Amino acid sequence: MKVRNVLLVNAGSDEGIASIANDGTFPALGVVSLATVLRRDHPDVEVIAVDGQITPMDEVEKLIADFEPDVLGVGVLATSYGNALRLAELGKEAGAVTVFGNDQATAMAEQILRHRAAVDYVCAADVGEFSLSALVSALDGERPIESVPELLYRTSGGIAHNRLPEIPPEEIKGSGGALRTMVLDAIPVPDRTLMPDLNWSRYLDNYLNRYGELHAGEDITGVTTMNRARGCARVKSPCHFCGIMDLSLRFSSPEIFWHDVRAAQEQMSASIFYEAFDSMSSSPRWVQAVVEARPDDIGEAKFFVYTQAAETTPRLVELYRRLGVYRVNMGLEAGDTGMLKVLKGPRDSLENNQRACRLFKEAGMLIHGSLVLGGPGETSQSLDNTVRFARWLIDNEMMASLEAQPLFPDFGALTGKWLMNPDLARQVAKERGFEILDGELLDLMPSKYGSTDMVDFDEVSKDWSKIFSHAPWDELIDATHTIRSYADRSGTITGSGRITQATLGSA
Ligand code: B12
Ligand code: SF4
Repeated sequence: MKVRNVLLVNAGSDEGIASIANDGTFPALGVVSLATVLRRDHPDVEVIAVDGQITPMDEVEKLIADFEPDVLGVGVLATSYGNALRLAELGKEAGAVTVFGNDQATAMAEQILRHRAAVDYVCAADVGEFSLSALVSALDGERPIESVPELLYRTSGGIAHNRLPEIPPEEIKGSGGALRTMVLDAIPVPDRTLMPDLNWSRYLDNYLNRYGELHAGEDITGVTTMNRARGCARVKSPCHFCGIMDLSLRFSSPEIFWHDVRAAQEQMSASIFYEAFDSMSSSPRWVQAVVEARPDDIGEAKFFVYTQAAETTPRLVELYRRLGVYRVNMGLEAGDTGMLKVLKGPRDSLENNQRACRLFKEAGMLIHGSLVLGGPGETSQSLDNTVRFARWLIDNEMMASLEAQPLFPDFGALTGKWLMNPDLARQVAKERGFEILDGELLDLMPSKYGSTDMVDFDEVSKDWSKIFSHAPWDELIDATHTIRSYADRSGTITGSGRITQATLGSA
């Protein structure tokens, strides 16, 4: 076949999923970046990228019917799997080759291909641009399918997985040394015009409706996501609930960082930038290099960045100020030192959380925080400490937004790995001093969740809490409500991830 047109859709959350504080306010950049590389490598191919999170499903369905894509690529998260499958089926009806990508597709690739005939391929790459472009070349008959990096597909001999470097070595400029760390320069600056204007204006409207009050007197003209660094210093010993696929530290050069900013300013008047670097505090050296390379004529650009309490120092806060950071995303996780040490590691404590929050408050930077309830060994007492910490944060007017939710053991995270491997769970429990409270249920987990592609995440979280948390599920939900209603009453934006509204109840 010769591929003429490609439709890329970030699937929107399935019906009934609770909303996080930032849902719909920042763009799904993945599909835009994929579209950019496709346009560069295949200039004759028409490409459209849309975000189903802010585009009603019937509009996306109509687009598939009208555009009749030769290839339909869908970005799939845990909470959008139902919609993603519906899109794949419609794509098939319209004659498209279908390919899934993004975190959930990667984590569940084999199960998806085993159960869903409507899905032809799954791309398991963290950096998916080169894989998708290679897939289009393969469909055009220009290269063997076996050469497409990180692609999974059915063959007569079972499911194949092409374990090849996701960024082809020839795309990486320079050789070895410091230049290797600039590996993300291989990803071109996204052409944000490949996403419809209506998507961009919806993000801006949603952002201003939710966060406009933070910007009294400012002219907010556009919001965008950008991603010029990935990874986290905890790569070898990640937080137990962290489901990010690849935590190795990778960067773009400071020059490309600012090219990206300038392009977004020019293309859609961006003035707010959500840099999705998983942990900006992990590399103050890179932040300093970016600050030093800031072009004099770049104008005002405000950044929202991920930071860790344990890595937050006065020097880092000063670098953030010089960069233009106005808000930080800090996974505070708990207000109990014991739980923080279990969930994150020895450097984390309530004191450290409070210290970091004070530093940001003094610097006039607001915080987006989230709290994870029901970690291993959680008790009513530790839960109370977390609720008290939430009140402290709000009373001290530190928060732009505060989320709370029961722990979801992402299957890519350590917590999910323990759930799916009872022997490992028992070994870790012994080493780290927490109890397995329901061994029989634990032993059922691999057969209950191991082969299905349809994971009921409310059920998984409940099972997790029965096995690992002394505080029962109802108490976790009560604590979620207490935190969220306290936030609501004080005008702090709140939300909960990875849970349905029905299970959460009205918070
Ligand atoms: C920015 C961000 C957001 C933004 C933007 C939304 C979005 N969809 O991108 C906001 C704040 C709105 C958001 C919302 C949510 N998010 Co969010 N978010 C992120 C974050 C921090 C960065 C994503 C990003 O922009 N990366 C940069 C771009 C360039 O890369 P990318 O999106 O990963 O895409 C690349 C690859 O995944 C792949 N790829 C992606 N799609 C496709 C499709 C095809 C066809 C192919 C071939 C490849 C491919 O190639 C892309 C280019 O390299 C990630 C954490 C992380 N580090 O990934 C979490 C993350 C993706 N979010 C997550 C979650 C849970 C959510 C919510 C579901 C929360 C909720 N309501 O419960 C919603 C989902 C809304 C939705 N359906 O889009 C989880 C997903 C876990 C999972 N297994 O599903 C993550 C991984 C964080 C985490 N560890 O918990 N999020
Ligand atoms: S949750 Fe954040 S701090 Fe923890 S390992 Fe993941 S990226 Fe790093």
